[in-house]
Amino acid sequence: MKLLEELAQSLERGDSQAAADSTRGAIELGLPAQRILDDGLIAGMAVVGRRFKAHEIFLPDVLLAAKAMYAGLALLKPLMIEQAVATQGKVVIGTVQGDLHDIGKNLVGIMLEGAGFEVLDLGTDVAPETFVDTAVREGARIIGLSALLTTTMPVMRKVVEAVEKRGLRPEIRVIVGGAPLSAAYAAEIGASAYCFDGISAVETVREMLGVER
Ligand code: B1M
Repeated sequence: MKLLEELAQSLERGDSQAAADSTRGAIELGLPAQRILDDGLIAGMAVVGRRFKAHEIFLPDVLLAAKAMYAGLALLKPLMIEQAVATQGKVVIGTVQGDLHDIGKNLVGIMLEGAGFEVLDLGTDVAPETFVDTAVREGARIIGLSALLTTTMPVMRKVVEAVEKRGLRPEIRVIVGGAPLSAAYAAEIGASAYCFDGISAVETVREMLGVER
């Protein structure tokens, strides 16, 4: 449908106004929230993610696309709640204690949200127990940790240990990402997976929750 194609393209261009206008238009036409989400916002963000991975576009473009996605989502959210659109599952994310870097974590959150997951973003400087308490309370099976400082990376191990201590493994898995991390470090601290970027976080979460797309 042309309107939803335009919505997807507005994300690719990072045009928040157009994204809001197209989303509003689709809602006024009476299209179901799930369809607007899947064929408009998610479709657009998927293209953005692929182009970012291929280095065809850069960080500012992704941030603009993210802003445009939020402009559409803000209008769609009340409808989604009303129509009880099924989410693919919940993921708790946050930047670990002592670390205030949140740009990468926010991007990962947007990608996950764009892929249909419910994201519970705890923000930055988050204590290990807060991650675990939230996952238990909300019934989330995945905790996603971000760290940008070599000094805060060890906090990730504490989250893994807190999950283990409470006997929540393997039901709750911990995935980790951030510029100073590596797959080797993730394995060393006992994390379930290392994700290089938002796309790989989406792929990992889909695989872990058995979601096909
Ligand atoms: Co800071 N900083 N910073 N900083 N900062 C770095 C990280 C640093 C490498 C710069 C440098 O020295 N070259 C360095 C760390 C060195 C080290 O640890 N060895 C550093 C430092 C030292 C500091 C301070 C200590 C500086 C000071 O005060 N003396 C201080 C620390 C504050 C704190 O956290 N307690 C500090 C502060 C800041 C600002 C506040 C100014 C700002 C952050 C603003 C914000 O986030 N709101 C800032 C910034 C912007 C940076 C750099 C320049 C850029 C980080 C960024 O946003 N990258 C950074 C240098 C760099 O990384 N090149 C630097 C873009 C972002 C999209 O990428 O976050 O890597 P990234 O996320 C990627 C992937 O890593 C991955 O996906 C994302 C998308 O592709 N990913 C995940 C991230 N989290 C993931 C989670 C996942 C999966 C994938 O699953 C759950």
